[in-house]
Amino acid sequence: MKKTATLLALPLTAIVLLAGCGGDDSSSDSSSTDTSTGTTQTEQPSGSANEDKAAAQGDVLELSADPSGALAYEQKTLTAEQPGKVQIDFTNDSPVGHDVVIEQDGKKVAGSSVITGSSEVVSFDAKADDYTFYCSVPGHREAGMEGTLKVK
Ligand SMILES: [Cu+2]
Repeated sequence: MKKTATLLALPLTAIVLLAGCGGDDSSSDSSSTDTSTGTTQTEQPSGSANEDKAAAQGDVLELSADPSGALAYEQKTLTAEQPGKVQIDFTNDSPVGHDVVIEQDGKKVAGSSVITGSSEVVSFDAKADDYTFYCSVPGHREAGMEGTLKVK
């Protein structure tokens, strides 16, 4: 908890300092032996920036399996408004195991694990096309667990 607060509190000055002294590698060896301050902070700035971008352009679609345990999804059609990153929040609240596989022209492009009583996020890079989604647990697709994912 304390660590998180400290890291969040580190302002841009930390980045500026790191960037400013990045050139002289030779002088940094002697001070690193006894102190505990040498934590790695360099990964943070790029990580948060990338997350913001992904959230801004991606479509997030909800897909859920029938919570009573029937071999069915609650949605037959999913629609993404634009190509690019598409995220599917797949939820299975029933005790029967299900997954979701995304296919394009008969080829699998993405898929989740088989889950029960939980949810999983599946994302992939979509083109403007009609994809098929289905459950790969034996017998489930045949029983009706399939649908269409339209990407506009
Ligand atoms: Cu299933």
